[in-house]
Amino acid sequence: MPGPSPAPGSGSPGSRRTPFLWGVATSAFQLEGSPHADWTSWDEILSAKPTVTNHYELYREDLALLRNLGVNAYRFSLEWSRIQPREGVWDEGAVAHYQEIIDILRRDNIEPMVTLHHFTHPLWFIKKYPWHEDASVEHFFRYVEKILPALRGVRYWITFNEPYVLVLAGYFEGCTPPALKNVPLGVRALKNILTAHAAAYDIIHAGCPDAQVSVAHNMAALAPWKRWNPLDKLLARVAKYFYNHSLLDAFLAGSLRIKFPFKEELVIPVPIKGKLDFFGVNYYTRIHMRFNPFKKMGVEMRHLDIDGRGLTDMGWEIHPRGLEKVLRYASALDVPLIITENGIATRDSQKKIAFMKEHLDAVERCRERGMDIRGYFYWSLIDNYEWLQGLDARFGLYRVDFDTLRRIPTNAAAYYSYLIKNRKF
Ligand code: IFM
Repeated sequence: MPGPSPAPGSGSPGSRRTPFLWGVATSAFQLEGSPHADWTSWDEILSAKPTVTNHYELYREDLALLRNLGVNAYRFSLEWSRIQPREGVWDEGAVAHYQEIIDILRRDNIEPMVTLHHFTHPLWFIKKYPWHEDASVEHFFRYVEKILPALRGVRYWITFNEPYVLVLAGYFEGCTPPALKNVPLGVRALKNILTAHAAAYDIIHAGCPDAQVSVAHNMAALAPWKRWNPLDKLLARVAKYFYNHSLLDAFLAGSLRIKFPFKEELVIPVPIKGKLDFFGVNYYTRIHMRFNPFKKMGVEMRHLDIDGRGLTDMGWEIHPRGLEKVLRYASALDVPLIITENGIATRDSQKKIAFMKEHLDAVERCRERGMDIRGYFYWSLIDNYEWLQGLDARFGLYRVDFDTLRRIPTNAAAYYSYLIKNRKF
């Protein structure tokens, strides 16, 4: 099978000599939508249809923004539902489109990091083979098998973006497809998703032995609402283990340990031991856990503005120290770490600048302590569709005027360029 070709002019991807990856991250659906995605057509739960930035047509213009910023890396995703709109039907035009993006990035000396799965699915897949069905793994496998030999020039791969968020939203909250509030099915779905990661890892490495493959794991600082309350403390401890650590342990031990308070621990074998070349960390915020018997499973989650930095437009606490914590947890894996997402929803550029600065200060402190951190990707390049909040969450370094679709640089874009040039990592 023809494999991804190496990047021109750089050392081996895992080597210390690889320059620090200064990037921005996006996902296909959030920028370009898709007529064939579950998120577009799942009428049962999603009333508001996403409006997006028309990136599928304007991609050349958007890739030019990367050059303006001066980043040397770009994380983006493939929209599976465009590539395989119906079961057994492949759209070669969609594959060629993504290849053109990769070629432009390579021409501009920007390292592509490609996410194979970023929350959305073809509608046929989620209706017939949702993740709790074992057949899901084989269908994902076929998609990866199709895409791998077709795309040239990619070394960094993310198989799944935020597998835990995918499962919690789809099977616990039930607010995204397949909209099942069913915890046991969610556990099966998680097992299948991790099995699919392992399959994708093997396919990628068969074609390109020095590929760098990971998931992007959403990690959060988790604390008790009231430090003196033993139930809040227990909940925070359980949440911290499940949300942050259980995936790390599964990569180390090859089994997933799931423990609900007052229930027996589940130990589920998953074939992912060691199937990781670096580890992608998505970090945004701290969450306070409160035991509340009137909430589902007694869990209430809140954001408190404890440090006085204010909350983001999505009501999230700004807590840069949390990034240090989660990087410390992730360093137990003993592979290089890359911050695959970190960003803030705000219309206030000064707040965005302070957020970036303080989080990069945290990265610097971690590197000084010897942690092997190889990259930072700001979320996101341009404003885009935020899953449950729509277009109000302004994460972009470039503001998008959704009436005209104009991209307008914010001061945070200039600041990020300045950091890239001047901050020596
Ligand atoms: O927009 C999302 C992204 O798709 C996954 N990580 C978190 C971001 C902000 O909510």
